[in-house]
This record gives sequence, C-alpha cells and structure tokens, in this order.
Amino acid sequence: MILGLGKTGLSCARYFSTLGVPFSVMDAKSQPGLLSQLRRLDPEVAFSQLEEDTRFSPQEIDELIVSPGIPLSTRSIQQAISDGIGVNGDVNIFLKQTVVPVVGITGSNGKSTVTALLGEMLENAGFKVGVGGNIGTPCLDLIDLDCDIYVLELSSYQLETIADAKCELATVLNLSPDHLDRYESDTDYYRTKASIYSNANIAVKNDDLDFDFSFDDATELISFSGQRPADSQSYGIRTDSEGTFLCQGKRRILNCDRISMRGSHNAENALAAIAIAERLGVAEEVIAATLASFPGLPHRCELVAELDGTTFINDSKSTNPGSTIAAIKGFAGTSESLTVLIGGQTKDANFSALRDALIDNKATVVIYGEDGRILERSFQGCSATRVSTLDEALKVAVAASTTASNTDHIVLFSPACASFDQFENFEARGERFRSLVQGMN
Ligand code: UMA
Ligand code: ADP
Repeated sequence: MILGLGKTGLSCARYFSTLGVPFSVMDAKSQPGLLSQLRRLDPEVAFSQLEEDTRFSPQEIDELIVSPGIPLSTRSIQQAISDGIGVNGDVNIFLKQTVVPVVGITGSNGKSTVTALLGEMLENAGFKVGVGGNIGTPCLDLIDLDCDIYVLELSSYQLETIADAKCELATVLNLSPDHLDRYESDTDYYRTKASIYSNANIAVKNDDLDFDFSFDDATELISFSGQRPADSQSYGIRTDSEGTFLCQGKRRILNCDRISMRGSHNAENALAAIAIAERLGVAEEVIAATLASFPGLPHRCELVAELDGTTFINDSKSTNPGSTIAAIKGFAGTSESLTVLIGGQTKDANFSALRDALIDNKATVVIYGEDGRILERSFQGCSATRVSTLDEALKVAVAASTTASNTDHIVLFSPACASFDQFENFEARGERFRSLVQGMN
C-alpha cells in the first residue's frame, strides 16, 4: 500500500509496476493532482482516500510505503504497525536494491546546495552521477540509471524509514532547529538526522556540531569545520594576511574569493563538498574550477537586481530561522543598511536566535503572512513593521531604502518560514519576489 500520491508515491507506483508487484494507493486528498498520471500508468490500480481512522488489513497488505510528507505518528499508520504491518520508504527500498555506491547528504540547511555542487564536481571529474532524493527527483526514478555513483539529498522525513539500509558515505552538514511541528523536540529531530550515519562506511562529520553522533559503523572518519582545521587531515578555513582559504590542514585548496556562490555559509558548504569529492578522487583543479563556475541554486541567496543603490536578494528557500541567520551574517557588513523580509508559517519554531541576529547586525525587519503576529511578538526589540502580504512587505522595504540618507542598501528576502500560507511552494514565493523586483525596473 503506497501512502501519499505526490512525487514519491508516483515514483514508487512506477517502480512496483515495472517489477510486477501488485499495489494500491491512498492519499488524504480524494483527487490528488497526480491521480491522472497514476491512471495512465495503470488504469486498474486501486486508489482510495486515506482517512484518520483507515484500518489496514494484515491479510491484504504486506507493507505500507509511506511518503515522506506523511508523519509516521499518523493514527492509521500507528494502528497498522501494532497490527503487524511493516512500514517502508522509497529511500530504504532504493538503498537496499542498488549496488552502486551512494553518498547521502543531510543537515538542516545547505543539503540541496551541497548535493548539486558535489554532483557537478563529480561530473566535471568524469563520473557518471545520479543526483536525486529530497532535492527533487525521487530516488527510485534513478534506480536503472547507468551511473558510477549516486548523490542523494536525504531529509529527516526520508531518514525516518531507512531502517538498516546503508549509504557508502554519509554526512550531516549542520543542525539547527526545524520541523518542530513534526518532531517532539530539537533532539528528536537531530537524532533522526544522525541516523544517516548508521551502517555508513565513511562518515564525513562537521566538527562544529555539538551533538553526540555515533560513528560506530564507520571504517573512516573525515572532518570539516568552519574554523581552522583541527589537524593535518581535517578540512577547515584559514585566514591570514593573504586572504581566507579553504584548506586541508595547512594545504590551501582555494581562496574563498573564488567561490562564486554568495554568503559565508557557502564556504562551509564548499568545504563539505570538497571533503567528499577529494575522498572520491576528484582533483584539486576540477574542484576549484567547479566552485568558480557554480552559481548556486535559484532561491538560495540569489542576486535578483541592483537598482538605485539597493541590492535585492532572493533567499526564498529559507524555511527556518537557521538559514535566515546564515544569510544575515553573510550579508551584514557588506552594505550600509540591511532590511530582511520574513514571513509565512512558523512551524512552531523558536525565533530568539534570529531576533538576536537581527539586533546584532542592526537589520530592519518587515514581517508578513499568516503567522505575522507570532513573528511580531518574537521580534520585540527589533526595528520591525508588520503587513499582510509579500507585495506590501517589499513596498515597505523599498520605501524605507529610498527615504534613508545612505545610498547602499540590501533588501534580503529570507522568510525563515514555510511558504504554504500564500504560495504553492518556496519556488512560487521566490518567483513572486523576483517578478515584483524586476517590475520595479
Ligand atoms: N499527504 C497525505 N497525508 C499527509 C500528508 C500528505 O495523504 O498527512 C499526501 C498529499 O495529499 C500529497 C502527497 O501526500 O498528495 C505528497 O507527498 P509528500 O508530501 O511526501 O511529497 P512528495 O511530492 O512525495 O515529495 C517528497 C518531498 N516532500 C516532502 O518531504 C514534504 C519532496 O521534498 C521531495 O523533493 C520529493 O519527495 C522527492 O524525493 C520537498 C520538501 O519540502 C521539497 N521537503 C522537506 C524540506 O525540504 O524541508 C523535507
Ligand atoms: P536545504 O536543501 O537543506 O533546504 P538549500 O541548499 O536548499 O538547503 O538552502 C536552504 C536555505 O539554507 C537557503 O536559505 C540557503 O541560503 C541556506 N543555507 C545554505 N547553506 C547553509 C548553511 N551551510 N548554513 C545555514 N544556511 C544555509
């Protein structure tokens, strides 16, 4: 029984169909958008609506294949588990099936950036690479790809069902609070992230993280850090009179000025990708050339326009406070004033660290969206204005920058919240911001 008919559910349906394994599909929506595609794949397949009190029969169903967006705590799933029905996920099926080595990348922020960047480094070095997972292409769609290696972005939701499957190489890039609407505590969420290291042969670890990971299964540990490298084998960042460099021990790999992605957090992303790429045999020149040409992904600290002294940055992919803090730190000090547009659905996040970052960096905030009042309370003590929509928020930010006495501003759209209150997804939200800014030209 496939639960959820989004990208994952449809991909699982394709997979079982190819194998000739009989399956049914359920979704909380009676008419999910991909139903017509399922019908095209197999007109006979049983589809029905998933209700809170749906009861699955162990006589009819071997296993639930749960889409990542459906919490395992859902009542009908818990009931199925206690009735002896197994629970599985697409990533687990993929990892158990494939014989090609898999690099698994998780973390609270930077997963898609590092996944795409590493994919490019490997391709530029001549590897045939399959890139997928949470970044967009469900991994089972890649199972028959003729490739040397897979690079998969894995979300905590996907990691909940990986059981004893293994990645050859795994990394947790960073940890900061998120998804508290799904997890009981930060620790519960971090533990799920940490499970990516289970059974992995090579663990790539961020030495700056204050979390008690278990690396018992790893035969090799590689460290990186946003600080100076701890020893000759560790990756880190060194600053001296000649500049700031990505290094392994004392070996300089690249001057940070040569990274084309914006924001200092991208230096750490670059280091993580380098640590993995070098372990896989990619040459330093290929790494340097890739970092110089890789522009970053859309909606992540993306330059939209520079108009009359104001620089507009689209960071719509920021859906938690940690990523907005990184963006503020990355841009603060590069202009005379910084206005940050924040809003959407807060997912029960704690905004106190973001509030401190706004105050410490003398940033002004314009709040919008469904949870505007919660945000307004969270940002007490900041220079803050609250409006209803993103369009209004941008108008307020532009008005403030045109009336200010200085002539060098940044308007940073880094919402720190989910987009679903007013937009289909973070892409639609970023595109709205982009088109509003481009319309001012
Ligand atoms: N549904 C239910 N019951 C629920 C929740 C959802 O029936 O309680 C149904 C919905 O009606 C919908 C379907 O499930 O028809 C959607 O399934 P899904 O939410 O698992 O989404 P997919 O389309 O399968 O996409 C998923 C990931 N989505 C989530 O984890 C929420 C995509 O990551 C991923 O790209 C895709 O698989 C391919 O691997 C998106 C995401 O937002 C980008 N990820 C989160 C994040 O990055 O923060 C984790
Ligand atoms: P993810 O796939 O984990 O959501 P993305 O690469 O899509 O990560 O970036 C999501 C958000 O996190 C963007 O706002 C981006 O600017 C920010 N970000 C990227 N890398 C980092 C990092 N290392 N630390 C903090 N924030 C980051």
